[in-house]
Parts: sequence; C-alpha cells; structure tokens
Amino acid sequence: ASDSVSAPKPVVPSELDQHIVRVLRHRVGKDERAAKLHDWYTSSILALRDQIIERWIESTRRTYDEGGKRVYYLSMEFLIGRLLRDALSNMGMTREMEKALAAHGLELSEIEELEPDAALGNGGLGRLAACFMESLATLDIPAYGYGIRYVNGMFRQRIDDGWQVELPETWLAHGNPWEFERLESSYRIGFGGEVVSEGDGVIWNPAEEVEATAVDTPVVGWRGKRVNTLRLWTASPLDPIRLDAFNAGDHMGALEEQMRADSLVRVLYPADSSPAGQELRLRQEYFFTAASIQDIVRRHVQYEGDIRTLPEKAAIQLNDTHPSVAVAELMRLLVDGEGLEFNEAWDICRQTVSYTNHTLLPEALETWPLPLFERLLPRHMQIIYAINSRILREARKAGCDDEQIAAISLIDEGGERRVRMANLAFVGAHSVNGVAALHTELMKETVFADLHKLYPTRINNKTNGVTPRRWLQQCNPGLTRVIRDAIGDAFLDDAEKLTDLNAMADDAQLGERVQEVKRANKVALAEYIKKTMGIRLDPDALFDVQIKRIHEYKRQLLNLIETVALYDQIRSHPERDWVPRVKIFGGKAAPSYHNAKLVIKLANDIARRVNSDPSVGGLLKVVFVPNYNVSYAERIIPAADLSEQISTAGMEASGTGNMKFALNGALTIGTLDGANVEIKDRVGDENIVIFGLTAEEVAEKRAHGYNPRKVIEGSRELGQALSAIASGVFSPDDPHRYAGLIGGIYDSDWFMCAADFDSYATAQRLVDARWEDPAGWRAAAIRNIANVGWFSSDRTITEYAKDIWKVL
Ligand code: DL6
Repeated sequence: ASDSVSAPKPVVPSELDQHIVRVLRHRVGKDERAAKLHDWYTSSILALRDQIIERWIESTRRTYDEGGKRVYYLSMEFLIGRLLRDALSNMGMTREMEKALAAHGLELSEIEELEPDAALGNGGLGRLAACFMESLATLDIPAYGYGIRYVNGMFRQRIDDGWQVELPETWLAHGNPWEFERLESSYRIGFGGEVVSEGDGVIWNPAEEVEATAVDTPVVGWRGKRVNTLRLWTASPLDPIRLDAFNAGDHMGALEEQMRADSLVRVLYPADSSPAGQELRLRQEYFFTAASIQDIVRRHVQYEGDIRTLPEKAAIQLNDTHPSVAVAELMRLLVDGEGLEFNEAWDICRQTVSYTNHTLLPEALETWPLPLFERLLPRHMQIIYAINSRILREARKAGCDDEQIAAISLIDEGGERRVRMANLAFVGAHSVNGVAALHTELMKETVFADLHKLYPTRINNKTNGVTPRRWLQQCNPGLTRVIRDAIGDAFLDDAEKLTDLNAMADDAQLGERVQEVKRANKVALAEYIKKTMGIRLDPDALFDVQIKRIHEYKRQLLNLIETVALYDQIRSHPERDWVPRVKIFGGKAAPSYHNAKLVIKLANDIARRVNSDPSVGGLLKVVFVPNYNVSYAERIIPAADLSEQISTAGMEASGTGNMKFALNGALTIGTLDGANVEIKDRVGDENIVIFGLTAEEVAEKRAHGYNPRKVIEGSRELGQALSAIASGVFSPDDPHRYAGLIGGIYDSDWFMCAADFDSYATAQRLVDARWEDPAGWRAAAIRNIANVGWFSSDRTITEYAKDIWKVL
C-alpha cells in the first residue's frame, strides 16, 4: 500500500517538539491550543536558543581554560538581519525544527517570516561585520562583537508617490527572544566636565554620566563548533527619575536624564547636518567605544592580573573610524586608570589595536570640530594632543616638511580646527587595512599618502568576503542542492572547493539544472513582487539588479539614464529582437542626501511611465523595491541574472554585493572598481562584462579638466536620454524636477556618468547578445559560482587572524 492509503502513524513527539511545548507553556505562558503563531515563533527560538546556550557556555569555558587570545570587533553597525534560519542551519537543526513544527501543523517558512530584520546597520560595512562574526565563530576564534543596541536602528523606507519616506523601524516591538541583558556588565560613561590634576596624575570629573549595560546575542558558527558573543550596549541614566523635580511639578524635566540616555541608543546615524546631530553622533561613538574598552580591560585585569600582557590576550579591531576614539580611551584607562607611563601605554595600545578603512570619500572620513570634542571629552583631547606631539616629532625627525606634517597631524588646521579620527586610528594601530586590493593601493596613494610614507609597513590589504552559509546555502537551497549533486559536500566546509565545478561548466545537464533553479527563484521573486507591489514580472526576462545604498558614486543614475535610452530604442526600433529585461532597483538614501532621494523618485517616475507604456510590449519593466534590507537581498540575489556593480572607478572601496551575486550565478556588469577587479581576475575576462574608465583615468580627467558637454554632444543616445529626463518627460507633474540633477552632469559630471555612458550602453548590448546564447550564459554563470569561493569571509577572517590578530 502507498503512504496515502496506509493508516496514519501515531506522531511520536520529538525531543525538540516536547521542548518547544514546554517553553510555550512555562516561558511564554500559553496553552498549545490557544497559542498564536507568534507564540510558536517565540517558543521555537527560545527552544533553539537553549541548545545554542550549551555550546555557548562550552565555548566560553574553553576560551578561559585555554587562556587564549580574544578578538574584539568594534563596529557602529552589525547588519545581522534575521537569525532563525542561520542559527538552525549552522546548528544542523533545520530538519528537526521543520518536523517539530509540522507536528503542530506549522511550517518553518511561515514562522521565519515573523522574525523582524535586525536593522542595526546601513549597508556593506554593517553586513560585513555580521559576516565576520559568523566566520569568526565558524573558524573557532574566540571573539566579541561590540556595538550599539539601537532601539529603532536604520529607518524603514516607505515609498510615497515615488518619494522615500523614513519611518522608525520597530524591530523590538515584540521583544527579542535572542538576547540576554547582562546587568552585571555595566559601566559608567562620562561626558563633559573638567580635568583636574591630582598628585602626579590627573582626574577627569565628567559633568554627566550614563550607564552602559551589555545585551548579549549568541552567534553560532557553521556546524555549531563555536558560539561567540555579539555584545550590544544599551543606555540608561544613573537615576531613573529626579524625584525632587518630579514632585515639584516638573514632570518632563525630571525625566530628562532618561531621555538623554535613550537618545544615545535610538537610531543609527542620526542626521549630523546640525551641530546637535553631530554632537549626538560623537556621543554615540564614545558611548559604545568606551563601554567596550572598559569591558575588555576589566576582563583582562580580572583574569590575567597584569594589564601589560593585554596585547597577548586581546586584539581590538576598529571597523572604520566610528570607534577610533578607542585609541584615546584605551590610553586614558592605561595611564589614568592603571598608572602606566605614557610611552609604555602607547606601546600596549598600538600592539593591541588595528584599524580597517572602508572608504576614501573625504566626506565620509570623520573629523570632529575641536571645540565640540574638547567640551565633550576633555581628557581625551589632552591625550590626543600628547599623541600628536609625539607623532609630529617623529615625522619631523624623519624629514617631513610642513605640508606633510600638516597632513599627518591629528588636528586639521585648515579652516575650523577639527580632530581627524582616521589619522588617530592610523597612528594608534599596528595594522591599517583596506578592503580590496585597489582600495588599499589608493589608500597609500591618496588619503594616507603621508602617513604611509612615515609608517610604510602599516597598510595592508584584506579583501572583503561574505559568508557562504547565509549567501549561498540558506538563501539558495536549490542551487546548493544542485552543487552538492555535482561535486559533493566538501564546498560546504570550504567554499574554495567550488572550483571543482569548473570541470563541469560546459556540462549541458548541469547547466539546465542551474537554469531551472534560477528560474524557480525568479518565479518566487516575481510572485513576491506581485503580492507586495502589484507589479507583474516575466520570469523569462533577464533580471537586471542594482540593490545597494543609493549614492551618486554608485551611479544608480547611470543605470537609469541607460534605462531611458533603452526605452527610446525599443520604441524607435520595435522590429529588433530586444531581450526582455526587468530592471530591479532597491536601496535607502540618507535622509538628508537630496540627490540620492531624487534618484529614488526618478527610478519610480521612470517605472511608472515605462511599465504602463503599451508600445514597450512588456520588453522592459522597471521596479524599485521598497525597504531593501538583508531579508530582501536574500530573495533577490538568488533570482538575479545580471549584477550591476557600476560605481565610478576608484570610489567603491570593495563592495560585497558583487560577491554574493556571483556566488549565486549572476554575471556582473561592472567597472574596474573595488573587489570587481579581483572578481574579474578569478572568474576570467570572458565571464564578466567590464566597461568604463579606470580609477587612473578618472583621476586624470578630474585633475586635468574634462568637458562633459562635449561628450554629451557626441552621443545621440545619451543626449536624448538626458534631455528627456531634464525636460520633464518622466515628471509631467513637475517638469523641472530633474533639471538640477541632470544639470550636474552637464556642468561637472564628477561621477563620470556621461564619460562612461557609451561604454556602459555598449556593454549592456553585449549582455543582450550573451543572453541570446543560453548555453553560453549558463556556462558563464557556473564559472562565476565556481570561482568566487575565495570571497568567503572565512578566507578574509583567516587572513586577519594570521596577519593582524595573530590568533591562528
Ligand atoms: O567594506 C565594507 C564596505 C565596502 O564593501 C563598500 O565598498 C564601502 O562603501 C563600505 N564603506 C562604508 C563606509 N562609509 N562610507 N561610505 O560603508 O564598506
């Protein structure tokens, strides 16, 4: 008899099932009969978490017993997204959970959908930190991630009439079953006040203090070998209420301290266009950095006794300049707290700290007005002056001239005096790394040229990576299955084993299976977009995707101009065999970034016009997906055919989306920028479409003047597309809406949209031609998958661990 006719077997509850029910009753307080989906969600996570805790305790004990060195990763952002699927998969419990839930008529996929994205980051930098945490645990390296537990994190993006609207993200509204508050790990964080001398030393008497309290989230590595800790700080006032003021009738004033503390952990990157915004940003940075450094020093002194051995037991990695004040804070604790001589403290600091630079954009290299810094952190300012005098003497001795000295100084003396946080991080660290080969070379030649001359061995490269667990296995189970069938399971533990696929890249059967999976992923994405946005997409069209923060240097505008040119071409030449395309855009613009917000509106204006134009005959569709986040990326990336990585060369430090797309079998159209260069080297010139100016050519054009008007006059397609946008073809309700945006291209074209247009448009038609050869496209897709295993964050972390942290 077949299964369908045999008597149903009695369901024997599994251990996990029983555990979930116990949790539901005793910790959630619900009867199975009355439990809502959300109760099951909470109980499932808590039951899984119980298993994780066992490994967590075991990992922590092991680290203490072995007296090993720990890595401390300080980051303003940890864009961890959802954790349930990741934790289940890394614990090897997905099947078990599916079965346990099925016993109650539930599906794991519906439970997973209830988990909010932890939107504790903005873009690549934050997602990199999340990948790194997972790889650190996977590689069995004891590590803590330190950051801020933002109550609202990154804003939620809504699109109203094509415009971005920012709303608070309420990811904690239903509590967070993953976290543990550690009231015993609390530190006082001071601001303002004065520094007074006492005996040989000084004492800082802050004018205000808040309490930082740790909230811990376990981070499970692949196969559950190690569980590390993501420690995020929350803030509270020392006194919850000023009762005297409250009783005197000043009810709001009595809670002022509470609000002041609260504002520190409310949102990620509050707008810093106003002085108040700047001050809050600096306060946030000092708050989490000081709490983290105090925690590290306390742990070390408690277990090792002697602060002088700190560099043997602790490696502190600064993720960009946001935590740079760590250098001054560590010096303060060593000198004022532990009573070390300045020189000895300086040696310890530099041996312990290392710094990663993630951008060359001058506006993103943090500097603080000196009066603000001095008012908020008077003792740190003194320490920075002391470090500066030491460094500048060293520079003078090494023969630096005044200009070089001015560039090296921790204080920018040109105009309003400012503290340079990147220089502070550079001099206070023994290692300064870039995040892709080209970026690292440009660091040496541009922003850090003079510091590099003074410390020529300090800058090194660590090309970014992404975790293949989340970005292949979990987001694309179909492709993972096909790969396992083709080359076995070794790649699950070592992504570089994907190269075994190279031998089969032309195998028609494999090509077909890869294609089937891609199509299924496209159908799923199309259904989701239909459901959420009401737009119908043809899964057989080429899915061309640009998802990332909206920024002029990332050139969503170039893509949109080319979209308009294509729209014109399709209408002018309906007789040609156009490849049907779906252009998918997604990303958030900084709330005060006018042009970026205008680009979002333009994408939506173009979409509205193109999608409703019958003369396009469905050959072109444009979609701007709202509120792009980690979970959305997990849906889109497996469904992409073409990955747009088209930044102005020299401006994208690395990119990590580029790696995720290639790993999922999308071909890249891109410039020779960031890690695209290394992707090209690995996948081979024939399996990527490169266009545009090189970084050198861009620098050359900028230095020697370049006339975009002439370029525009010489390109009919470009000229027509630009004037269509500028004259209001896509914005009849406000014909001048894009005049300024497009005028910027005519006037200076800083981001080289005009300069690169023809080359980009030609590359796009080459993509079309390649699409017309399905077998060739599939083989190229397989070669991408096969050759980007090197971009696993396991490889990146191994390099950090060996070269910088010395823990492997
Ligand atoms: O290193 C991670 C990520 C890189 O992949 C991106 O290329 C880079 O833009 C980003 N940097 C930042 C820092 N600020 N800015 N701009 O987010 O880091």
